[in-house]
Amino acid sequence: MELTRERLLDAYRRMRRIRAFEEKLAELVTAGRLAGFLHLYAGEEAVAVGVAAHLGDRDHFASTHRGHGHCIAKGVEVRGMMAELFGRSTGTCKGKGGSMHIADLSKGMLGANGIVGAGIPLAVGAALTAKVKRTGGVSVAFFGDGASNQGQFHEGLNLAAVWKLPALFVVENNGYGEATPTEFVTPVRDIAARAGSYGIPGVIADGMDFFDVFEKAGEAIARARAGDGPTLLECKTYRYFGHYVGDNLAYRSKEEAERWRQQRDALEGFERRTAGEGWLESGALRAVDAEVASEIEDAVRFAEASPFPEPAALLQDVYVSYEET
Ligand SMILES: Cc1ncc(C[n+]2csc(CCOP(=O)(O)OP(=O)(O)O)c2C)c(N)n1
Ligand SMILES: [Mg+2]
Repeated sequence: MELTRERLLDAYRRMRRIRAFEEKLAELVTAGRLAGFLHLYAGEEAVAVGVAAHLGDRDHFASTHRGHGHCIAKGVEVRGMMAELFGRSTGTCKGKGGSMHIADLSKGMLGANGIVGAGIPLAVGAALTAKVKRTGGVSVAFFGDGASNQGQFHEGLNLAAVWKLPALFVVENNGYGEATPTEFVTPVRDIAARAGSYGIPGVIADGMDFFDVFEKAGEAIARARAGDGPTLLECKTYRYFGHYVGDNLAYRSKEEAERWRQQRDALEGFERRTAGEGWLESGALRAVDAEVASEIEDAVRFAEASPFPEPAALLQDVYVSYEET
């Protein structure tokens, strides 16, 4: 797919929207205006957006506990997401899901997921549906390095490989699972190497570089759409905040985090590249920054002004209602 000016601006807008959304959440929680256990995606923007840039609403994402970035990349509205986080009836899931259960099937977002690794079988199921119904859709599972040690990872890759499903497995290797360094629990340096066990390609991308993720995800998605089966794409990345907002970060050094921010930041790298190539001028990017900042402020105002769900709504929109039991 050609990266036109319009597509580049769209990618930048999605990355900036994720960054601004996450920074606003950190501020709101710290100020005591928002409660809950929030896992922020800031730092990893290039992964979700580099993949999403190839996809449309017929394609699916299955996400993780660190899911806001995947939702925004897939086009879920930030007003609804913010209201969801505030537990309001105007939220994406009417205020009953919260941070770890944001789903929007109209955008192909199967949901964030509080169970580590559980997005993988959901994405495999969606890929099987796409194959059987010949929708032409591709299904993407995002998950962490920690999740790649879960059973669902191995079962999901195996099934998708033998059935040649139109799936893409994106492992976001951010160097930690909670406070545990990846090398402490994972014997291979590159998780992509595990693809060999399932006879599928294993590819490594720089998860801080939109263009690298875009290119490698594009090849994998083209393979999947052509009926040639799944790919495991490992994106090496870093989360700027802790495991959750409030994490004391005692297990990693400030210098390490600073190094990633200063030398590898996805948004700055994107700007350097697009300016260097003469693709986008900084004025256009600053205009996006300003638009996104007011969009996020608007989302907070909208959320705080929205009502909580009525108690009667408690039994609505659940799979098995009280009356049916
Ligand atoms: C099945 C399961 N086990 C444990 C947990 C607790 N837990 C939540 S996040 C997490 C670490 C996940 O690490 P990783 O997959 O690398 O994702 P990251 O947080 O780094 O994005 C753990 C152990 C859980 N939610 N689900
Ligand atoms: Mg991790």
